[in-house]
Amino acid sequence: MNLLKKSALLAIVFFAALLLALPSMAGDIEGTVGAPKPDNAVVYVEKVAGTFPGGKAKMDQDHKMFVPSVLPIVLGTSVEFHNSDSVQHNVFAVGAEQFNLGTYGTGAGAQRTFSKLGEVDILCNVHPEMAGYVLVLQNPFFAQPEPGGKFRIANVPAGDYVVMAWYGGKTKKQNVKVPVTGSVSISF
Ligand SMILES: [Cu+2]
Repeated sequence: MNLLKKSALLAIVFFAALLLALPSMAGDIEGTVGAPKPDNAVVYVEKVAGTFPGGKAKMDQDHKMFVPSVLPIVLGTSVEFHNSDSVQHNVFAVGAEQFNLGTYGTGAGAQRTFSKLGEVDILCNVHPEMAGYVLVLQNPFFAQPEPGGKFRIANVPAGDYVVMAWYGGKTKKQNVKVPVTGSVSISF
């Protein structure tokens, strides 16, 4: 390797290290949700600048329950519904989106891509007692609290936001200023 190539390489390494060392200008939103079953809540930032790609998620039907019963996803996410029981299940939805994925047996399922923001109630017309929720969100800055109620949404770009706490079909909101570093604390 000649001297020119060596210095070019050194320069690249130097600038890469500089980029990594730059502050991320992002903070955490942490706090607690006070509710009988806080792990069934979802705390999320209502809107963050930019667009965020959807991914893949899964909701099982197991022991005549939707598992997980609360599924927060980013807009555009494809959710696989799957029947792990020995009886037939159906999936139909009301709310931000209405659809019916039909009825299917053990080991089978259906897929649905969610393209509207909001709450979608997931139901089964074979078992009226079954109920689940898909919460379609604009961005991935959300958290599901621990059973004790604590939550943390990490690395939110610094700025002013509306933070929502969803629980059992109802939402509460708070205005939050996320610092450039460290965290801001809120409770619902
Ligand atoms: Cu069912």
